[in-house]
Amino acid sequence: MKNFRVRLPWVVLTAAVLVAGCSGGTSSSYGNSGSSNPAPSTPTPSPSPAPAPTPPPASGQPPTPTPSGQAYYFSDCQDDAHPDCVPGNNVNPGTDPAAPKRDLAGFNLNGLPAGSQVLFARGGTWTNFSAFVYNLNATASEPIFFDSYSPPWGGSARPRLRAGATFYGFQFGGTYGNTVVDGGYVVRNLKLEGVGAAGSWGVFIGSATRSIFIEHMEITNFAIAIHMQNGSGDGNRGVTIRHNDIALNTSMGILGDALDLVIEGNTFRNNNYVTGSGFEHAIYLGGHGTNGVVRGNVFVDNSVVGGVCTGGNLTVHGQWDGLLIENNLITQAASDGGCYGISINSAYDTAEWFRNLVVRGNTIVNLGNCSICLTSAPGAIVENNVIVNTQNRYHAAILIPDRTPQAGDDLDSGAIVRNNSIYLTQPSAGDAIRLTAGAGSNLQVVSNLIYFGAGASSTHSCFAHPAYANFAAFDNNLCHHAGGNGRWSASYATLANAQAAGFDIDGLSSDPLTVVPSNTNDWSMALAAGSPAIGAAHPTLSATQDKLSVPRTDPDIGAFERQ
Ligand SMILES: [Ca+2]
Ligand SMILES: [Ca+2]
Ligand SMILES: [Ca+2]
Repeated sequence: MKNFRVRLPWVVLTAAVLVAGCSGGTSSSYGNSGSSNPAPSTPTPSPSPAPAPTPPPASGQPPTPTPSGQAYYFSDCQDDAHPDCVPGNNVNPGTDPAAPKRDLAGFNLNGLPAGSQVLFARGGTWTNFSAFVYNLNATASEPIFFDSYSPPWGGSARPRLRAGATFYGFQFGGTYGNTVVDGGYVVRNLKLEGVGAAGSWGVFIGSATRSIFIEHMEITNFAIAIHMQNGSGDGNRGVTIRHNDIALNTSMGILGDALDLVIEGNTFRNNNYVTGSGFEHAIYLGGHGTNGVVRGNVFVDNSVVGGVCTGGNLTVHGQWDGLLIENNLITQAASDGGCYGISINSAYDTAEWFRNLVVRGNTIVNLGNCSICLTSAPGAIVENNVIVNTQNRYHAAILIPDRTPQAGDDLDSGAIVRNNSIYLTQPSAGDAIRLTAGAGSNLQVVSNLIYFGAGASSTHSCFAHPAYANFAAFDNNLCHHAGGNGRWSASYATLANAQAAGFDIDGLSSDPLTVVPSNTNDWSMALAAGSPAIGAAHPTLSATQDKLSVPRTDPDIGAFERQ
């Protein structure tokens, strides 16, 4: 009954997740009153904020250690293994690829010396696979490796490890609540496949576990592909998850937390496809973490049921300090309100914050209520993102705050929203950049490019904003309505009205002449020759590089610097 005992905490965690309220937030009822503009007030002199350079990456990309120890070979030929598959025999020592062992039965994984390699034959298939890995010999520089090898009979496909009745494929680091530091571990080049069981996990990382690399895996048909528990005290540190294909897991792709977490270059496809629950997401970071990176991942059709996304994509709650979310691509064909893009919001009863947060260079297409939705993220930098929405629905491309913080949660202030390019063809309502009173003070909104299509209804605005005094800078934005309707902001009908109140003195309202973003041009909103946005961005407060990492000279409005 060991497994049953281990599973209980997951029930507790799930309960915590379910009260989190991930899918709260902006209703779809927002609209402009259409009332007359307030009388222009004397503009408050804008302070001169110091330029905030684009921060360097929050974390390096740790190299994967090189194998140094004894290799053990395994070959099994269940189910749909390669037709020429030759099974091994567990009486073999397993140190010769020509005479492998068959499976892990009787093999003492946790007695292996540091640096040992456990290698599975390409083209082979195992059933009822599970590996409990808690090896106190392993070190960060000499981890235990789980990898593939090319067998003499010619198999080439990733070794297929089909999980059985146990709830995990790999469990690293001890059982739930373990406090003994162990690791490192490397698991790569394998196909890890569940049987669709509720509560099943492809990889579980218990607490106090270090230096874990999960690379070039395919992880599919579990409830959760990768589940981490940072725990209290000495948590998980150094978890690198990169270049994996995480698809068709019934609940989530990644759930949990770690210190020094890197999630990079993965593809998340069609996870949370059974219920599309608003509490389940392709990536759900909860708990607490420092120095996290979510970079260059592709999210396709997650949380979709019946062709419509109803749940989350990349969601963060809890306490995070130093989180960099950059160059990710999130696309949906169609979304309802509960389908969030990058949602970083307080949502628990406990104190929450998202400090030193950077959200940059992401591309987000056809999400629901909001594409980038932040709460309790003081000083957040949101730059060089491209947000496209062609749906006829309410949408806020960038929303701060998304909800009202609760007791103990950080209050928002000091956000920098700059050089984003936003393309909304037919919203029924909404604002491209929506900052409400809860966004606080000392805000910067500069050099953003906003294009509303001719099909937009009249109840949309480029901005919603608190009083001008709340801004350290609000200037050099471009707000264009191709259909001639809509408003500059909820407060001011036109750019001229806004300028009379001090906003966007160097702003523009003419056609930015961008490329029309589509999936065939990687959702580019590059500037065409003659664009009024060229050289019209804020000279000192713009992002220092553009979305493609081109240094800005005589900065251009939007995410793309004209070459
Ligand atoms: Ca541990
Ligand atoms: Ca809270
Ligand atoms: Ca330029």
